[in-house]
Amino acid sequence: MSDFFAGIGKVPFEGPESDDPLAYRYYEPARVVLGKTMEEQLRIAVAYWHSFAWPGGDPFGGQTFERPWFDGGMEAARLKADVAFEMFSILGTPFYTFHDRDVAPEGRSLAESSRNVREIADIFAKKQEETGVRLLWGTANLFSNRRFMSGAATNPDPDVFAYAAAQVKDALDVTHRLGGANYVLWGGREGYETLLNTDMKQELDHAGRFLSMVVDYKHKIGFPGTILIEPKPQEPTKHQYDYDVATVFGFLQRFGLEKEVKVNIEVGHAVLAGHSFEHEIATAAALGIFGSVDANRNDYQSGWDTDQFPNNAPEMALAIYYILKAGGLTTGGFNFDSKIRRQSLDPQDLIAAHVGGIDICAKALLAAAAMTEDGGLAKALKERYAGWESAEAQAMLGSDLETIAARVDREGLEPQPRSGRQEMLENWVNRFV
Ligand code: XLS
Ligand code: NI
Ligand code: NI
Repeated sequence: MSDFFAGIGKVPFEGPESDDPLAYRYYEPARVVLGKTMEEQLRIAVAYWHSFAWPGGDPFGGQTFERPWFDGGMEAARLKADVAFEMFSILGTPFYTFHDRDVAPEGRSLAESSRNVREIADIFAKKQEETGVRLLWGTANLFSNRRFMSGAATNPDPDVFAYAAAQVKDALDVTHRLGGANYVLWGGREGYETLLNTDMKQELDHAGRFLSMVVDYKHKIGFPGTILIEPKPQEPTKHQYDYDVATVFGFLQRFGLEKEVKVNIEVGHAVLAGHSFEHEIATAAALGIFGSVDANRNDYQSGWDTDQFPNNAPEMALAIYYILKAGGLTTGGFNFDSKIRRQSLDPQDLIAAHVGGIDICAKALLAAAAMTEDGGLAKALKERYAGWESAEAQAMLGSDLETIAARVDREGLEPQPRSGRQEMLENWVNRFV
């Protein structure tokens, strides 16, 4: 046991009336909601990078957090692993996620870096065994080191492509070994700053080949998890290739990978792309590529990916409603890709942030489940499309323009507009959130 969280015990469930900032008011892991426990419905994960690796910097200032593992060696990495699993136990969260470079220091060569990661993975394997905590997904950091400044798979230098491929191979190996439920690729610098120095067609072709190789390797090693792409429209590059869910789907289809790869949808990235979170979820569900989510929120004014903890139950309820409608999570989960503000210095802040964010998800799940059970929204939707249930309407879909035109003429069709009832539906939602 480290003493980092000294004085902080396991977070209890105390119910909505509790005023203890370090107690759950809604998250009751064993409570059954729509046939599954809350824990199974939400599959909550803590993100290693924000909670344990991020130093609290912003564009105008550096580190604000003082953590005893920040000196960066392997000894520090072991301490960091201890503290991380202590926090998972305090929170009672079932999953975690990491980048290779979050968990162990980068060495003088890729071989040394990967050895460092494997050494920490040995510790993770033991701690997973002891605590029952599981790996939701692993990923490779292909964006921090300066070698990746012009991209990884889309870098103009083939040696960088090679380095990235080798790094992903190692990260996938480690994820597989730790029983990861998914493997994520976020194209951190797969995009461009200016077209003047960019051959977009070539870069997109390379990205497609790269992803195909990842999928081939997954099958070769028998990794049973899901490969996920995490869309984001910009930041760090001006134009990211994985703009949003629809863009990623088109990309996957072009390379024949739409049955192999799904998406990890992040709230803040959806907002940056000019969408709502539920829009991205519903798009992925409609296209058959919904995988997992990164739970957080952006500041709505700043135009940045601020990765704040979720704090809006009504918004989250709609998102969860569409996740439930899509059949719920399978290999995916709610990964807290969220970080505390740089003035939130204390260990308690880290715990309170997660407690609050998890409670928002739990409260939203209860609201979404009540909406689902009530069935009013589904009924209104069915009625709106009821005309399509007739045999005649269905037959039209297999018909052709000339036959349809002849029918319109014969029957003198004169469609009458009907109300979309938006305000009534919004009011209906507000009964549950
Ligand atoms: C950054 C991304 C990143 C991915 C994992 O904006 O959200 O944190 O989730 O590489
Ligand atoms: Ni993310
Ligand atoms: Ni993000």
